[in-house]
Amino acid sequence: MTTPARAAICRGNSQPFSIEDVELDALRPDELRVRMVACGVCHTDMAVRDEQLPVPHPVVLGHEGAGIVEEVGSAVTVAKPGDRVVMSFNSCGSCPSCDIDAPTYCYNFFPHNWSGTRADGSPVMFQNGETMNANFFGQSSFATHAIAHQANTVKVPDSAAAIPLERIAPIGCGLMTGAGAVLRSMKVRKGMPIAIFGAGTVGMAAVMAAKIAGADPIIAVDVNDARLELAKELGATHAFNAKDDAIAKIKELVPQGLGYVLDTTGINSVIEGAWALLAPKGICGIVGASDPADNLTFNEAAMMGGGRTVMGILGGDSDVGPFLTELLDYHVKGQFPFEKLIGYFDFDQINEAIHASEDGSVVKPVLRISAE
Ligand code: CXF
Ligand code: ZN
Repeated sequence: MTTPARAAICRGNSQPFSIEDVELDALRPDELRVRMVACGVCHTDMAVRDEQLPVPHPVVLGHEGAGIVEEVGSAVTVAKPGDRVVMSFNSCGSCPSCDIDAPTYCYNFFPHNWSGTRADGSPVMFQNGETMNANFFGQSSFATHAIAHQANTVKVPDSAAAIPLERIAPIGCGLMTGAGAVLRSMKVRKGMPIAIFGAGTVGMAAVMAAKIAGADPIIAVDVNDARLELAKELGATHAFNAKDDAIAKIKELVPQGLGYVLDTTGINSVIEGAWALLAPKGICGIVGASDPADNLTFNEAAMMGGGRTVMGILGGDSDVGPFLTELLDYHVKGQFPFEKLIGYFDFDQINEAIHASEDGSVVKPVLRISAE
């Protein structure tokens, strides 16, 4: 039996999202149906809208959902009806990456997240009896209800019972990516200097995580002075405007070089400039989405001779359940105050929320979909 829902349909480049009636498929054993309370808006949603990623259209996007479980399949153990949950990306659970708890690098990432259907090709959503592309990141949370999976659903721990779901929603993507890049991928050491390029959701999460790790100094670089001010509030010890010779200022501040640089911009010249700031054994983490045609140039002798690393990072090497629970714990303790990034919009203002993300006026727009 199908379940009726309302979902924001994306029909491609430059067309506004439109909220329409759809039906969700009956649950498979490893699936949950979640009533959505809120969903964050991420740049990846826009990249798919603009056909920069190979997700079929029309499609229901949204991959930072949080809500209440309505029904679970027979094999679900992660949550039960009535539980508060947050969703992240999906993975197969049985490939060489999933075997080592590195599901962001799942060998079967595409069919589980971007194919528009379940990994076996069956549809999770219909409109007027026709298949609607959905199951985006194993959720499609720009909707009143979504089908999620055992692998991408996390029960909100009781210790976070007082934190509203509309705040928790975005934790499963950009926040996890920035924080994970620092804490899990690069494993930033206490007392070591770090520079973070780009002060969006990912960069701001990295700043907060660098403070948790005890990095020093923590240098934020961006072109937007308001964002740099916010980065300082969140833990940056220094903030430099990229238009104002930030590289020279970093060299002056840390002449021996940086232990870590993290690029969230995906801009070649920024990455190459950041790389050149590394001290021996330094790590240059790359998390920014770039033009697929781009190639980077690094000096081989500097890389080998200094034991320097260039590290590609996806999703902050998150293992989903344990890491999101750890981040919520930091939030409860006031060490991960990501609420300062959020601006709220009603579900039917989804196009305004996307606009606010694109014009930079809101770091992390979150849609309010239903009352908790
Ligand atoms: C994702 C990419 C795959 C792992 C989790 C985060 N980014 C989404 O915007
Ligand atoms: Zn995202």
